[in-house]
Amino acid sequence: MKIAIVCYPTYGGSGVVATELGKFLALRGHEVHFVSYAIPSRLSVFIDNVFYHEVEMYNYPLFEFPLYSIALASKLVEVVKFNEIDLIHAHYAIPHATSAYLSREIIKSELDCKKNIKVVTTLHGTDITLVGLEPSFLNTMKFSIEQSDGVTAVSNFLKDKTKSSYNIRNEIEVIPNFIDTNKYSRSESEELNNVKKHIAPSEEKIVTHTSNFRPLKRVQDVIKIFKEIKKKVPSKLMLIGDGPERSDCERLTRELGISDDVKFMGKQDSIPDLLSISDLFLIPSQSESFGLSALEAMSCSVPVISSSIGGLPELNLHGNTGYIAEIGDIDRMAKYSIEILSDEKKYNIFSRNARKRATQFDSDKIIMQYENFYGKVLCD
Ligand code: GMT
Repeated sequence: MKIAIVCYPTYGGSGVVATELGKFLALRGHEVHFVSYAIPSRLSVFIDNVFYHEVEMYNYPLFEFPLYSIALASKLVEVVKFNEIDLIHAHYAIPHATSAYLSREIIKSELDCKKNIKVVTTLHGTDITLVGLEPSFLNTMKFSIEQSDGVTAVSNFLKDKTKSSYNIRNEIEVIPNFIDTNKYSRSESEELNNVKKHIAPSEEKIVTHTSNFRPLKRVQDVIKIFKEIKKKVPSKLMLIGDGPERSDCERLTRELGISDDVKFMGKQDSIPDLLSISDLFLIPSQSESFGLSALEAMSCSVPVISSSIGGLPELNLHGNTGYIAEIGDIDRMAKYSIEILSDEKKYNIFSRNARKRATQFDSDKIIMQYENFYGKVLCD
């Protein structure tokens, strides 16, 4: 197949899923064309069968706001026509599903058009649960999702939420996030041992959180949970990533008098390595349609303490791969963390279960689900 993938190029989960999906599809012989405003962060090396098309933005003094949706639609028309694309896959509905719909209609309207181009939209999270619900987007979102030839959501939670909040009539297929379990597996090396010694010099446990430090990730809860853990279990907190809440989080660690025990690592590329030296992963989010970062941790055999929100309970099995608690229930999350970290036998069982659960989301399995879904949409 020849597939155009539209996504956000930055560090966010939807961009990661879209880029990894495209790379795997290319390895399986499909031709993949990424269309975005910048090169996706995970496309840094040359890969056969993968192409990148940048959306050029035109500015005119009359336009107070950049007209990205229109520029993207025009770029898609060009990419589809000149590369004989079969299917456009839009990741994150706003505005990608709308631009994809517009481009399909433009192509259809052309007199010499013989091609029946299809649009698949994958819903990822806040495109449905937050941004799409804004009155300025709601009607267009509902219309664009309903006009897609195929719609997927990354969890049952997100599917149900889309159906109920937008009264969507079409079928929504649940295709969860996936993980390369070979790349994300617990590894040991002298180099990693040195990193571990640097972070936890007295062989303390390492509690980890990775995110883009947006308010909905509740990183301040992570810090407060850690403060409680530290009272009972010698430990260090490793915070990976960066974003708007980072300064406030650094201030909080100073106020709580634990700044020496918290390492702010900033953005990191070697996530599997850092997860390999981690003992516990915290994800107390306020909203999470799937929780790709928790899956990454689980694939590296790290048990997870999460909130009970969104798609997290579909991934993190309570009392099996970790524990779940209500949003903001810092005491309970700390209690669960202490329980896992101080019982070696229990820890080993949870760690094995986490890895086993992650293998159910292995990329080989999930990429095939996408391929089958494309096949179904193209046949309709
Ligand atoms: O929805 C967002 O806030 C952005 C999106 C992203 O681009 O990071 O994240 C969502 O998509 C990920 C990949 O499917 C999921 O793993 C995240 O749970 C989801 N985030 C939220 O629902 C907050």
